[in-house]
Amino acid sequence: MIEKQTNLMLIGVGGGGCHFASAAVRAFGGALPAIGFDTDALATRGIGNMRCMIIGAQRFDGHGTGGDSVKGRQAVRDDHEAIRAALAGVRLAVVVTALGGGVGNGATPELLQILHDLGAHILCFATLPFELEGRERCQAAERALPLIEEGSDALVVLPMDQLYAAVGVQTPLADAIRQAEETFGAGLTLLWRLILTPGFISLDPESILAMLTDTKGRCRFSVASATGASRATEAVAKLCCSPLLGPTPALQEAQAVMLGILAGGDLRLAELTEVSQQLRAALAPACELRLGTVLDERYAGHIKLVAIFFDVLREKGAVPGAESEPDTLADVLGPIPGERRTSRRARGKAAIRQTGQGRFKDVDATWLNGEDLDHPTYLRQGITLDR
Ligand SMILES: Nc1nc2c(ncn2[C@@H]2O[C@H](COP(=O)(O)OP(=O)(O)OP(=O)(O)O)[C@@H](O)[C@H]2O)c(=O)[nH]1
Ligand SMILES: [Mg+2]
Repeated sequence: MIEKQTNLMLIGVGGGGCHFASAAVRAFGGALPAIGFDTDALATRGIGNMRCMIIGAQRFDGHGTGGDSVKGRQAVRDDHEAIRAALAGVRLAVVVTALGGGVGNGATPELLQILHDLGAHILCFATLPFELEGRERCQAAERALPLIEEGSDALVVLPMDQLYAAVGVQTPLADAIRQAEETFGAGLTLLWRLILTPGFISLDPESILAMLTDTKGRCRFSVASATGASRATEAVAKLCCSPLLGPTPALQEAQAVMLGILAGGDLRLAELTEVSQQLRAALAPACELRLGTVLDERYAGHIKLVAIFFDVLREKGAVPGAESEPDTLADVLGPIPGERRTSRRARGKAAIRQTGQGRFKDVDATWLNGEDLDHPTYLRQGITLDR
C-alpha cells in the first residue's frame, strides 16, 4: 500500500497521553511518526513502540509531578529548545493528552504554544478523568481545558467515562483503561489511514488542514464498524449513537463533518451511497459533509467509519487565533515562581502599564496568596480607571 508523505506527528502528553498514543501506534501496525512527552521516566518505560522524551529531568529527576500543573509547565519551559527541535517541521499535529494529572494539565498548553509557533495545525484529543477519580482531579482538568481549546485548531474532549461506555460497561474495571486505550487507538488509526492512504474519494492532509482552518473550538469524534449484509446501515446507526458522542449526540448541531469510510475491495457503490445518504439524513441540511474512502484488504468484509463533527465554524474572513485573548497559563494554572502574572483584564490596560509602574526592574515578584504584590491593586483586581 502506497502511503502519502506528510509531516504529520502524533504527540502524547503525560502518562495517560503517551499510553493512548502508543495504543494508536500499535493499532496502526506500521511506522507512524509519534513522540511522547512526560516527566516520569518510570511511567513511560513500558512504551517501546515510540520515542518518549523525558522533560524537566534536571529539575524533577525523572519523577512525576504528583498532579502539579505548575511543574508540568515548568518541565516544558526547561526543555523548550529540545522540544522545539523534536517538533520542527510538523505541519499537522495530532495531540493526545489525558487531563487530570500535572503533565497533561500543565505541559499540554505550553506544548501547543510551541506547535503554534512552529506553524503547525493542531487537532487535539483530551480525555477527562473518570468521575470516580474524584472531584479535585476533575476540576483541575476542567480548568486546563479552555487553555487547551484556545491552543488547538480543533479539540475533541473525551471523558474517560464515555470511552469506558464505548468499551462496554460490563468490562472489569481493571481492564477498563487498557480497553479504552485500544478503542481510542483503533479510532485514531482509522483517521491516520484515511489521511495517509490515497483513496477513491480522497481526504488528504490538505483538505484536513483546510477544515481545521475553517473550524474552531470543540468538536466530536466517533467511530463504528459493522459486517454482514446490512453493514452500511448498521455502521451509520452505530456511528450516530456512539457513546463517544456523549449521552445526547446532537448531530443536528454539527456545521461540518469529516467522514472516513474504510472497507475492503468488496465495498459496493450502493453501500457508499447508503452511508452518505443516511448520515446526511441525521445532519442539518446546511451541514457540510466531506467524505473520504480507503479501500484496504485488511478491512475486507467490514465497513469502518470514523467521523469528526465540527460544531463551530470560523466566521468568513476571521483571522485564526484572533477571536479572543484568553487568560494566561499563569492566571489559570498558577504561576511558575518568579513568573509575571497579568490577567486578561489587566493586560487590556496596557496604556497604564506603559507608564513604567508595576514590576520593579531586576527584582523578583513578591507573591502573597497567589497575587503578585508588585502589581498595583487596581491592576490585580481589573479595575478600570477613568483618565
Ligand atoms: N490511557 C491511560 N490513561 C490513564 C492511565 N493512568 C491514568 N490515566 C488517566 O490519565 C489521567 C492523567 O493521569 P496521568 O497521565 O498519570 O498524569 P500526568 O499527566 O502524567 O501527570 P502526573 O502523573 O501528575 O505527573 C488520569 O486522571 C486518568 O484519567 C493509563 O495508564 N492509561
Ligand atoms: Mg504521570
